[in-house]
Amino acid sequence: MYQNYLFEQTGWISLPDGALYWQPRFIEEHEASALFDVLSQKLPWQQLPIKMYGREVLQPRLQAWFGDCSYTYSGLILSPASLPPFLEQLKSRCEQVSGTVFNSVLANLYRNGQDYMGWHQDNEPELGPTPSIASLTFGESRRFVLKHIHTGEKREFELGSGSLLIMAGKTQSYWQHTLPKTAKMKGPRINLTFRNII
Ligand SMILES: O=C(O)CCC(=O)C(=O)O
Ligand SMILES: [Mn+2]
Repeated sequence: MYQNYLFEQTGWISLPDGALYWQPRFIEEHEASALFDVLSQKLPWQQLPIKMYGREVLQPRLQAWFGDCSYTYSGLILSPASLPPFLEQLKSRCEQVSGTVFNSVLANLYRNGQDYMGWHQDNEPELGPTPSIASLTFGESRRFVLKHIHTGEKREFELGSGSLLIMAGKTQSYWQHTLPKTAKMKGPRINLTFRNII
């Protein structure tokens, strides 16, 4: 079974061994576009290396990290850095919807359709067993796919500017996710993922 969520539904979506919240128009268009400009100019974007098959390669995207604690992500140690004030308001808006608190944010900048994020689970021990991760999109829309690790069942979203997708419950234990490359002409997309590091 393959289900697409484009722009129709808002609210909690139950899925086997997990839960998602989807609000395609969480931030209205003008505000999202203004936030894209602020984020692209103000965040300290870096292209960080990761180890792949024993070799150091640059990640196919830029990133910035803010949080009280350091965070080990894909073998990278991201050092603590305090949350910029202009992210505090977005953080509390995401907290209200998710009903959880966040103390950190990983920001991703996909420069074009060739930038991507491979299949992974955000299941680092410091996120706890049932983390809520709130993901906001600004700029270009991109396809986002989830796949159940045992059944192979998939869910697919077109993450447009201003959309909010929350992965909650056991989602990170049972579902992998990816933001695939695309051959389509794509401008830049910024993604903020709010997390709570224990
Ligand atoms: O860009 C996205 O929507 C996904 C980002 C993601 O999965 C992550 O930062 O762990
Ligand atoms: Mn992720």
